[in-house]
Amino acid sequence: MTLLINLAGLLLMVGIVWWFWLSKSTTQSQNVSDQGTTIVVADGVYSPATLRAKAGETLTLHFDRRDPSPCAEQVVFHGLDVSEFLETGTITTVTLNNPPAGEYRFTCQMQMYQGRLIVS
Ligand SMILES: [Cu+2]
Repeated sequence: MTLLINLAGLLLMVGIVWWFWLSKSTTQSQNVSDQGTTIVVADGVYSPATLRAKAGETLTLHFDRRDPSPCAEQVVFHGLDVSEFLETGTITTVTLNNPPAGEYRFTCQMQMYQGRLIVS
């Protein structure tokens, strides 16, 4: 019986490790198109978590928040002075006006959710 509990605990730990490291590292990058790009906010990750865009363009980002926890309620673009509250069950559009070339992090207010915007 004890062995079974230990085994269950071990499996749980493996699951947590997989969830926090491996599942995040495999998220792909996506080019931000003129039509706008949808970013799903769920399970502690932005999908896609890496966005690429060309300098000199206005970027339209549609945030689809599916995580009801308060952790996910705000998105902050560091270095661009942009932040927005996201509501669940609806799409919140964030417009970035011609961000200069560079790499910007976007996170929730507690920085649990992590994303990158690469403008070049
Ligand atoms: Cu958070």
